[in-house]
Amino acid sequence: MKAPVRVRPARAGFTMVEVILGACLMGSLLLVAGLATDRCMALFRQRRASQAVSSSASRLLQRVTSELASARRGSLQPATIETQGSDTLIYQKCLGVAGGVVQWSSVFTLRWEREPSELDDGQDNDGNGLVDEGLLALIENEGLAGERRTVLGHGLCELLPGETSDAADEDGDGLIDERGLCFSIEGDLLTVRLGLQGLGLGGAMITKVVETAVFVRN
Ligand SMILES: [Ca+2]
Ligand SMILES: [Ca+2]
Ligand SMILES: [Ca+2]
Repeated sequence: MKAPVRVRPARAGFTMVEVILGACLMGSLLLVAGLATDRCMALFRQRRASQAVSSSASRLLQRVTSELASARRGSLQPATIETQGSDTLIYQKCLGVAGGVVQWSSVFTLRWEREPSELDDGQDNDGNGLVDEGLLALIENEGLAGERRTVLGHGLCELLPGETSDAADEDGDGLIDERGLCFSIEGDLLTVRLGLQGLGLGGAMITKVVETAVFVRN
């Protein structure tokens, strides 16, 4: 008599090796996904930091140009704006006409000044990540009774990119050792350059330079 054939039951589930391999594969996939997410977040944060510096630079430049929109051409000083550029601009503004006579404002000054908490020593003395940085000051009636001083912005570069303090025009733009705020004029066209710094990911320096020109009509 023929012995009955035993049918082996179909295998159900996974072996231990398969489970371990599956777990390893899943772990690897999660690790790659996590790294990719971290990378995306890092790029996003860097871009956001860069845009923040750009926006601040543009707003500051806009503030300066609105200040100069009614500046009097004949009042502009110092003379070096005509030649090598200047980190200072002295001017008067047109206030309108009264009795057929043009009315002029008191004397204003826009100037790059070193942050009071910084020294000119190549070090970050105030620990904000920026080295030898400056601020943008707006001063009315400087040196006179009733002098009024306003700080329009912080974080200005000591010098615009491409320049070092050596009394030479290293970047070949006709201006010498231009600071993070630089005024120059050609005819009646007053050019304002502004360099602003901030910190990006891991404390990496972000520098944005913005520039515009104002037609000085008065
Ligand atoms: Ca600093
Ligand atoms: Ca310093
Ligand atoms: Ca230059």
